[in-house]
Parts: sequence; C-alpha cells; structure tokens
Amino acid sequence: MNFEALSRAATEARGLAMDAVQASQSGHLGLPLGCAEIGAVLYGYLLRHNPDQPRWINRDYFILSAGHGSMFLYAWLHLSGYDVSIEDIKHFRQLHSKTPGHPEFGDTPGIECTTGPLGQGVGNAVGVAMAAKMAAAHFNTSDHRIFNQHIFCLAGDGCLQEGISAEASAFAAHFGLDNLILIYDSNAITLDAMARQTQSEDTRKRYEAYGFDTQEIQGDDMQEFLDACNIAKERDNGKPQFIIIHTVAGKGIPEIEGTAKAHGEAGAKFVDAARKRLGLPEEHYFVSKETREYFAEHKEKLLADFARWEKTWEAWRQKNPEKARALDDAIDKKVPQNLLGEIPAFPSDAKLATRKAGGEVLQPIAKAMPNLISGSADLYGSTMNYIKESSDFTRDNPGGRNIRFGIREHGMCAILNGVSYHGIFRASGATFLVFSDYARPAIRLAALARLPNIYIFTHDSIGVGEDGPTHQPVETVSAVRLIRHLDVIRPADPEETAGAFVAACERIDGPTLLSLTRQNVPMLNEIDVKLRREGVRRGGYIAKQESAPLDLIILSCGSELQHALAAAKELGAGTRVVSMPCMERFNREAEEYREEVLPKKCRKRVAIEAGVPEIWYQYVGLDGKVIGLHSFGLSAPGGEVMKEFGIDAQHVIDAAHGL
Ligand SMILES: Cc1ncc(C[n+]2csc(CCOP(=O)(O)OP(=O)(O)O)c2C)c(N)n1
Repeated sequence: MNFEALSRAATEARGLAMDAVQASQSGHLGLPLGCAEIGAVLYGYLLRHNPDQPRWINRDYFILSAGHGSMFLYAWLHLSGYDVSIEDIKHFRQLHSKTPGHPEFGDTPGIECTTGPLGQGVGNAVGVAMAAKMAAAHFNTSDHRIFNQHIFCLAGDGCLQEGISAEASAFAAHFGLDNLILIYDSNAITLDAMARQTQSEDTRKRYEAYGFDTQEIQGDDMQEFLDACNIAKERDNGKPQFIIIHTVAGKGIPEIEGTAKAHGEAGAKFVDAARKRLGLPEEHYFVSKETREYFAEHKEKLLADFARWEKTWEAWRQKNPEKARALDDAIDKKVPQNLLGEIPAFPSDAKLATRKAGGEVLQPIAKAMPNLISGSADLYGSTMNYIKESSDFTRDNPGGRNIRFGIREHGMCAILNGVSYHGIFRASGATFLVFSDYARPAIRLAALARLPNIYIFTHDSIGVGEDGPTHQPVETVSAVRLIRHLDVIRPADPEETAGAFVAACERIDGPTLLSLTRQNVPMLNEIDVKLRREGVRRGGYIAKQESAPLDLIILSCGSELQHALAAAKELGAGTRVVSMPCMERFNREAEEYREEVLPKKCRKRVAIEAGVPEIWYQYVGLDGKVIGLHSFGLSAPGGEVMKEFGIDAQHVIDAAHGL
C-alpha cells in the first residue's frame, strides 16, 4: 500500500468535503473528515470494484449507513473514477444534482443504498451479505466461483443506537454472514452532544455477544486499518466481523474537531484556515496530479482484476448455460410471461382466507420464479407464505429460499431492501399487517428507492377477531397507502389474490404490499374469474355492471367487497359495483379508463371498508358516503366485531338510501 499517495488523497478528500459543505452552507463535516483514512484504504486499495461498471455483480460493497456523511462517498467515488465529477461535487445538495444531501440509490453511480435514517444501512448491508451468500449457493460451482463478495458497512454511534442495528446484527451473526464487515466509526460524538451523554454500553461486548468477531483500532493508522480488514476478510469462520475504529470527528478543523460541533456544518466557517494548515492550495475542489495518477493506476489494477473475473465468468457460462440463463433473467428482473396462467383456478365453492389463497398461489409462482425468496417474521404458520418446494435458509443451507427472520419486522424489511439492492433475488417477507408500523421506515425507503419488494401482510382488519384491537388494523391499510410508490393491494377473494400476487411480481419499479385476510371470504363467483384475476392489474374495475341507467356506484375492496355486491342486489338495476383492490394502480390508469369505471356524472356513491374512511373520499366525493371505522377494534370473534361496527350490506343500503 502506498501510504504517501493515500495520505495525500485523504487530505484532498477532506478538502473536497470542506469545499462542498462550505459552498452549500449545509451538510456534515464530522464523518468525511474523521474517516478520510478509512476511505483512502478502502477506495484506494482494498475494495474490489469497477468504477466503469458500478453494478458489476461480484463487486465488494461499501455501504455508508451513516448517510449524513455523504460527502465521504462523493469524494471517494470521484477520486476512484466513478461518473461523479468535480462539477457534481460543486452542486452538493443542490436541485437535481448527483450529490444529494443523503446518498440516494439510482441517482449516483457507485451509491449502493439509500441511507440517512440511521441504522437502515446496517440492515441493508446484512441483506446484501445474505443475498451474496445465496447467490454463491445458487450459482457457484465446484469449478467456478463467480460470487465471492465482501460487504463493508460504515456505521456510527447513531446507527448502532437505533434498534434496527440490533435486529439486523443478531440476524447476521445467527445466520453466519462472515462476508459482512461492519466498521464502527466510534468518534465519541453524536449530533447534540458527546456520545457518553446518551450511551454507556460496551459496544464491543455487545457485538461479541451477538456472535461477531471483534477488533478495535485507531482511526488514522492506515496500516492498522488495512491489517484489521485483511484479518476480517480472511477469517471466513462463520462469524460476521466488527471493527471498532476510534476516529476524531471533524479532524483537520482544530476549532471543532472531536466535539459535537464537528458533526454538521458548524466547522464550515473555519475551513479557509483549515485548508491552509492541511497544506491544500488556494484553489478549491483541488485534486493533485499525483492523486489523479495514483487512482488512474489503481483503476488499471481493478480493471485487470475484473478482466480475470470475466474469464472465470465466461468459462462458467460456457459450462453452465442453464444457470447462466437463470442468472441473466434474475439480473434483468424478468418475470415469466404467463404467470397468471400457472395458477390453477380455485374451486368455485372454496371458502378460504385470502392469506390461505396466497399460500396456494405462491407455490406455482415460486416454481416459475426460482429467484423469488419468501421470509416471515416468525409467523409462517399464520402468513402461510412458505415456499414448499424449497427449504430454510440457514448457515449450512444458504440456498434455501425461506428466511426465518425471527421476531424482527424492522430488521426483516431493511434486510429485504438489501436483497433487492443486491439485485438478483426477488425479496418477499411477511408479518401481520398491523406490525407494518414496526417496519415502516424500511418500507418507506424501499418505496423511495423503488425496490421491487413484496410484502405479504396478513390479518388485515378487525376481522382478526379475538386477538383484539392491538392486533386489528384500523388505520393501517390507509397509512401504508399514503407511502408514495408503494402499491397496496387488498384482494377480495382467492381469484383476486392470484391477480394480486402476479401484479406484485410483475411490478419491478417499486414495492407492493399485499393485504390479506385472516378470516375466510366467499368466492365472488358472480364476477367472471378472468375479470377478478386481471382486474387487479388495473387497480379498480367494474365488478358488477348496472343493467339500467347508472344511478349509484358502490366501491369496496378486500373482505368487504362481498357486502357491496350483496347490497347492490337490493339497490336496483342502476347500481354498479366497483372493486378497488389497489388505489395506486387505479390512479395510474389513464383518465379515460378511470372515467369509464367511475363516470363523473354519477355522484351518488358509497364506499365500504373495515378501516378508517378518509382515503375513500377521493372516490365518493362530497356527495358520497363511506362506511368505515371511527375507533379501534374490539376483542371478540371477527364476525361479531364486524357486526358491532356495522360493516355489512345493510349499512351500505341504508347509506345509499340516505344520499
Ligand atoms: C433515524 C434517525 N434519527 C435521527 C437522525 C438525525 N441525525 C443525523 S446524524 C445524527 C447523529 C448521529 O451521530 P453519529 O452516528 O455518531 O454520527 P457522527 O456524529 O459521528 O457523524 C442524528 C441524530 C437520522 N438521520 N436518522
């Protein structure tokens, strides 16, 4: 390792962070300055990556969980030769730049995950590490190892204080993810104060207790850091690796370094003097010729490594054409053409909960999509999403497609995000809908990063029954519908459930949440099977066409569509029933289609859902009525709770008469 060149690069990376934060008058200096030597060793020497092909499938990952330190990433990506220019760095935190305040997946080449909400990146890194293990199990052969990645994650006190890091780390150790190297930037400060004012646990012991191997070193000693990383990389002992590194936040600005003031932009007013002291020239955004040459040379080495891997890759492809095709399809996120056709029709007299129907629908889908994985947060018995043709993912069986996440909903969803960032497996996971609140921050990030995750969330209303209001979603369905880019599908019967699963698999530009019942629902045979299955794709469709001039529209979804259909029978030939399993899909349809389903001229409208009513007013308008819930649920058999709250056909009829 060329210490002189890398020390120089660290100084210049500090300069870039200072200049960008000074120019934008915002941002975070503490981490980019404190961790500059870490960046130099990783990007200047250790990481196996290809700046010309940022999505190379066998690259090492670097995930910055402490996303507020984004200038760390932008500086090192720039120096490494990614498509992040000095101009981009000059536009740090500006409108439509490649260098937003926190790293955003998809905006910037080389950014692996969207991070910023502290701790999420740790969960993502665990997910990437799990996916890397799975990829090796599915695709490596005894002759060719095309996957052998290491996943580095840099996390601060904030990330490790957040509960999600506990969930994800415990999972990583239990499942033996020894390809994960978690680097703890222990700089003794957080945003407001010195870290000791809010934490006194022994973090090293904590990680040992999870089952990590731990090391502890000083942050500015590049040799020590390199040695620690090499030990961590070589151990391969079934234990994830934890490196505590004592750094000085804001190093290089003496007025603030090592204090909480170093965390954010407070140091910006001292940077002119600091730059001088560091030996940087007057010129801002300075990168020396020597540093440029060093990284150009280093890139040549990286490309030579990459070319060596490509040879193995080619040989592997030649020898394993079927595996190669499967991997290509997985990377391209290909979904089998006639997935719906793979799912047999349900008997017309079936009486199933949609969760049960989902479990049945999942089996042929899993057969057709070998890259689909399906986890549950200790609720397979209830969520019914176990892939029967596969087995459990374990440390000894990393090819298993069923993930037992334990009771770790937040961890599960952050880990699913990591699997999707890795880009080979289609990630799905399950729990009770009401616990989506435990996982919401990770679901929100999946939506923001447009990850094609599938959430199989069951027990979706007061129909849950005896478990009572703690377990009965009331506001939850609407709450998840409010997350942008998240499709929420609440199918009404088994056939709509088939349509919902297929729609979720076919959607690759964002996540889908399937909201399924605990309780049985009738088959809605009066709606054609094909219509039930395919109608879901459009989000809303005419389930029952009026047979006289249109006079009234009843809208519903999920377990309440049956009441809409029953009420329509009493309300005359001019009544139309619209099934609305997915508002987001319907709202994306063309104006003409929406007008065809919900013509503006018909303003007599009633909606019914066993949940809070507000979201339905977008369809029923000021003249319409919504039958819904205005309080939490009750503990009693589900049917009785529904009755107690007036979720039935009679209330629809009464509401329609009152319009
Ligand atoms: C979930 C979450 N809560 C709060 C914040 C706001 N925040 C950003 S950085 C930070 C302090 C983090 O301290 P540390 O991890 O030690 O970072 P350092 O000060 O070392 O850069 C806080 C509270 C956040 N980004 N995410």
